[in-house]
Amino acid sequence: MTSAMTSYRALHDGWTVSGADVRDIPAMVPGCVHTDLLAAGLIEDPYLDENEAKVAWIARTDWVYETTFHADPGGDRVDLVCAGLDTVASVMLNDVEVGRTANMHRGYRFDVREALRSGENRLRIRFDSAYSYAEAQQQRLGDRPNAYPEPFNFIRKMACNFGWDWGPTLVTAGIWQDIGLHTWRVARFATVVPQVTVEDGAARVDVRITLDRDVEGPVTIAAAVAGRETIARITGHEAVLSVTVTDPELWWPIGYGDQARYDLEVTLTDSYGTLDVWSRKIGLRTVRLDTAPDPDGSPYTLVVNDVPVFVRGVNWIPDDVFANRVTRSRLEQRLTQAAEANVNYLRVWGGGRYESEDFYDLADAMGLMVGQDFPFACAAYPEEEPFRSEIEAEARENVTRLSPHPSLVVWTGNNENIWGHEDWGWKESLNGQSWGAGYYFALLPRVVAEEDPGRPYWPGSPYSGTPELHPNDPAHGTMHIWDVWNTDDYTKYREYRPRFVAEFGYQAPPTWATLRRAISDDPLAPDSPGMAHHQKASDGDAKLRRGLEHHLPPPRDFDDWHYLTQLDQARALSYGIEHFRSLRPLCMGAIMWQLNDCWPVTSWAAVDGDGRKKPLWYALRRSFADRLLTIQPREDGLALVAVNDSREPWALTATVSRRALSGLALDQDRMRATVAPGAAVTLPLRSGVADVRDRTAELLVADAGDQRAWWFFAEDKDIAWPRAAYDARVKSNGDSTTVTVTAQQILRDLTLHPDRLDPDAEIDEAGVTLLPGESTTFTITRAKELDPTALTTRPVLRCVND
Ligand code: BMA
Repeated sequence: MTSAMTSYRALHDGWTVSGADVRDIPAMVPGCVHTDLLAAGLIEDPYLDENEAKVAWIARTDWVYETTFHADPGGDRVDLVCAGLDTVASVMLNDVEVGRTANMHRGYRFDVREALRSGENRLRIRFDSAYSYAEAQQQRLGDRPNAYPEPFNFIRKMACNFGWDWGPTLVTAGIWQDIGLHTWRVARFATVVPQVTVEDGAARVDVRITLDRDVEGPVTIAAAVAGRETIARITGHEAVLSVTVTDPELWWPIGYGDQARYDLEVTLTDSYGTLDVWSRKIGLRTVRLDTAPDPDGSPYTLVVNDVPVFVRGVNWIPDDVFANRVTRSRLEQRLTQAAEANVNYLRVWGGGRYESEDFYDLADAMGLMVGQDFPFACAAYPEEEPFRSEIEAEARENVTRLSPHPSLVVWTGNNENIWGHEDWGWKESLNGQSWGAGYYFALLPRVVAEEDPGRPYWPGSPYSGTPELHPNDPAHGTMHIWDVWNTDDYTKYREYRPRFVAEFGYQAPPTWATLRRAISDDPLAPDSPGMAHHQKASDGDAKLRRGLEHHLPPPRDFDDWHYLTQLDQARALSYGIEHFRSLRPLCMGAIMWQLNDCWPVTSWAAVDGDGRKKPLWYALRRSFADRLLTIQPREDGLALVAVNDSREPWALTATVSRRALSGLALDQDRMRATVAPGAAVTLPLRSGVADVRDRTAELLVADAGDQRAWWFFAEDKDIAWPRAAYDARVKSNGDSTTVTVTAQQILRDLTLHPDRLDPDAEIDEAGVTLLPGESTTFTITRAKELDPTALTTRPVLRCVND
């Protein structure tokens, strides 16, 4: 018989927090001071209207968290384990300081045997203002360039907590991760890293182990996978145990196969019994980056189990400013929204955090690949102490923590710092000071090579593969495309022939229900106070206006503005994605900016801060579908491009017709092709079909099975639209309501916004264009009884020509 000689006890209860003139209010652990103050009714919700500004004092205050607990220590080792403290803290047990911390991205373990008492114990954690610490470091080391006027590069705390061009400045403090007492004896697992290689039909799992010991002496380690076990008896602190799985079921990304996972269990024993147990689900798969130079430059192609994968990605930001609100079920909902939009990849952006176990476990289970940035973004980061040591410690901890997850396919050094150093005038203002190069080019790749050698590392997003090249060179590695949003227009996407786009995006306001929950302006206008406060991008409103002016009829009122800006966002992303996918295999990835939001805001997100899908989400689902039919301009005219990202060949017969806006066919062509899995086929259009007579009154439509592509020869604002005319039928079927719309005239980008009538209402489709005579049925779920007239008229039912 073996008995467990290790035990863990969470310390989540009885906490209070005090600071400024706030005394001993109940505190949630894990949690943060903002949500505690909110729960105590001491502040207004900072997500609503302009409340954010009223709570700025919280970040300038020192906070003390306190609890008491009962203990009955024996002779065993007892550690206080803090999985995450935010951020600059001193930890006192019974008035003895047991540790100090200054990095939210790592965990701490303090041996508390000396301070722990039998009976009642008092645990006190004092958090210094993050600003006081960061500003002191900034003064001491000298300021460094930063895209934002906040000192986040002088503290190891998630950058976007200090505000971003989509996020509020709400600088948190608190016990943001689990905290508890770990009692153990002799030895425990400090790190366990399973490293998988697959060769000749067999998978080998090398389990690399380091031990933390209280007592030296022989111990036995056993590692078991799929009924195979390897045992080693060791006296030191390190071991590697290899287990071979013959005929393994591989883990595949979504769309490429199953997400097979195996239980890996590692146990540590001595002659008295079990000392520690570590178990995880792992996946057997290989991953590499193909970056070998070719005649077009150098690619950035992700290869999983020897299959090149086109990355249909979204950028991921923290799903809430307050991390404690990001529950597993919320992550599950958000990742499901990604998968249902035909996304296969999430890039965890470097202004946030190393994502959680729940996040990665869900990604493993769903087959969503993940690229994890190290948390550095848009600023020069000092390499002086204490930062260098903190960063090495956090990197080692997180690389080992996340290494078991098959979904994690690449580590990336930072977000835009190499680019910033090159192009944003940093070199001059740095004057020879460090800026982070030592992290991205030396420290981090060394940590990954040492701790997680099976996984690729890329120095930055964007990065071109070598320091000699401009980091944002389209022909090499990864690039970000931001001129489209900042200065140009989305039609500029087609001027790029990128190998891999790791960021590109376009803004729009959140859904109506979200906007209305958060902003009470009356009347609402793009620049009314609440709207302006929930638009953090520099010149955001003007940029949205510029986008509309290029493409769409001028908005007559706020309802028009809301519908049209959302439509413009959806169009911009479809335009970019379809272009990038049509370039396959030259281009092998498109990661749109950004899937989610962290509060209600006008932003680049597809899913807004309340979790509602913007029209962009539906556009992503279409543009990221396995089978994509798109009409693209090529050197000698228009072409139909069919992209097949499925595992089956696609035999298609397409009918392409040029039509008047009345629907009348003016010319027609039929084309056939078979598109192999993982290929794109370009079919030039015969001149009769493509030769337009009146650009403002004709269009192309291509149909192949259930795939359809449109081509308009002019911008919507210049098209001679007939006035929208349709029949609409509303049917209530208990749980859902359907709205069937039959077009009497062409209806361009028909979109239903039932959340205007009931915030809970969800819709299954958006942005449908119908020719006269055609119909579509929208299905609304989760809603209460909705008024049929409201449901079938403006501003709930919209199209461009209404
Ligand atoms: C890039 C991102 C983010 C930012 C986005 C939109 O810079 O990496 O920092 O939010 O563009 O401006």
